[in-house]
Amino acid sequence: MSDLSRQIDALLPLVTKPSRYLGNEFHVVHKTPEPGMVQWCLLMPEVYEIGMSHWGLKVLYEVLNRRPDALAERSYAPWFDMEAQLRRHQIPLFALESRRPLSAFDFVGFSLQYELTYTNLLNCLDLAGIPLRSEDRREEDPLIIAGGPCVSNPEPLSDFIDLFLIGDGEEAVQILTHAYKLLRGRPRREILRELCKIEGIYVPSMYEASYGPDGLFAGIRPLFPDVPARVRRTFITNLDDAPVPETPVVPLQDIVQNRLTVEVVRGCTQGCRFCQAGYLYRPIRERSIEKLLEIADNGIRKSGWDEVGLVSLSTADYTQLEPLADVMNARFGRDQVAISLPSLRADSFGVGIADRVKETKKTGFTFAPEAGSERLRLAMNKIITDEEFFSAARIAYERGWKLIKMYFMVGPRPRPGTTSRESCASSTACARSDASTAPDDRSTLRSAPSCRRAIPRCSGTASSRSPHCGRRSSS
Ligand code: B12
Ligand code: SF4
Repeated sequence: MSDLSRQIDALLPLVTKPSRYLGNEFHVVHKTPEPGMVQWCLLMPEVYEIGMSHWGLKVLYEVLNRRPDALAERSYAPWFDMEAQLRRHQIPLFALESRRPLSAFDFVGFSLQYELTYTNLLNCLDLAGIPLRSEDRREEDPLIIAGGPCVSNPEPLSDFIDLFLIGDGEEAVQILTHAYKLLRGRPRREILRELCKIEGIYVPSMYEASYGPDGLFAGIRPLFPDVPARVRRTFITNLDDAPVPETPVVPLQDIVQNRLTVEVVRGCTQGCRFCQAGYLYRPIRERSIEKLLEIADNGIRKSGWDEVGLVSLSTADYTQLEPLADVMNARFGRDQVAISLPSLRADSFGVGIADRVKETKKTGFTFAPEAGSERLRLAMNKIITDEEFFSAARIAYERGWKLIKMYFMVGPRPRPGTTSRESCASSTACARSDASTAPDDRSTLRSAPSCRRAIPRCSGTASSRSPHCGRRSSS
């Protein structure tokens, strides 16, 4: 056992939930670093419970660990108490599997799912003793790479990240690993100059930004002739052929999505105007029923979970949802394994889906009407009528669900013509959905609204000019 590992052990009785930092979950991969291996530490700058619920990093963990010439470990943002202990004892942020500091890896890869985690990212670098700014990093420091939906607008973090991966990671991390193996030992800047030629890779230090007389960002241009002028988003074309976690890591404590998650579809065709994800995950790619059943069957057998979460941007739009629910029920019903659907579009939610999902445990329903008034929804291309919304709620309540969560959005500024009555419509929508559903049993019905502020996501960088930004968000 290393000194660092002993020091970490000594801290565990002093923090809440030491299980966040043990790194000995079921099916965790402990690979011995061999000379020449490309070593990745994958890091979600979020607390363990959130980070461990992310399907994307589980896939990359699997992809990299399958390779004999690579290894991948994990790290998450420590909770406040653990951070205080790490700082107090000057222990660097470490990877869970080997308890080596992040600085021991070739790549530290952050997944950026949400803009409010940016400060966590900086905090993690600071805790790891890695210089925050790319320009201050030394030859021996790891390459700091970021991926995930937020990097479609990389500029806000471009001073801190050495390279961004714009798009899907399954193939890109392998191309990067292979390229790095051949480049290792060369000066850092030369390595970055070579890596930026890989599709989907954006290396900010290879470009120069220019600003207009008003001080606003005007554009960027490559510093060298061999650096691509435009960065194209990379994406996999067939989800059935894409790798998935074969032996999912099963946590020793509760996490936010404490179930087997399976990605059903990547992309969404609905084109709601405010939705960045709806545009940047295009084109839509579906997994076949056979493949999904195979993943779920294998995952449930190996993990012991009693719930399969069908994850995607809009699972109710999966063209084979009803037949999929039928085969899943036939396969898992007798073992009391539930099927859960994440946030749904109310217009796609019908009796067929409700009946199929209720055959097993009654997992929750979440709808995302986003705006309380029909007029506002139409303005943002979220084409759900009030009637569809209330009918979806009614169907769910009639079939025995007692709680429906509803997501609403406010801001960043009201659309022209928005009335104060419309701004309040979300709360009345919930009240009306309660009242209009099962009048005989109102006391047991509950709708739980969740209201979040819309974050304007902008375009205008080398990467966002690439074809994935077919239409721009109006928010
Ligand atoms: C599971 C999930 C959760 C879980 C787990 C956390 C998480 N972020 O995964 C929970 C329930 C906790 C959650 C919470 C929230 N979520 Co959420 N969540 C999802 C969901 C359904 C799946 C994520 C996923 O695994 N996708 C599939 C993988 C394969 O895609 P991916 O993440 O893009 O990863 C690929 C590439 O981007 C790349 N990649 C990703 N990371 C990295 C890192 C490196 C180093 C590299 C090289 C590559 C790489 O490789 C991967 C494989 O191709 C997505 C919707 C969706 N289908 O994507 C929303 C989504 C990510 N969530 C979203 C939001 C808004 C939230 C919340 C803010 C909700 C709230 N109001 O509280 C919180 C924020 C929590 C947080 N800090 O991330 C938004 C993000 C919007 C955006 N940034 O544009 C999404 C896109 C949903 C949406 N419709 O808009 N979420
Ligand atoms: S809000 Fe939902 S349905 Fe609309 S484009 Fe985004 S993911 Fe698709």
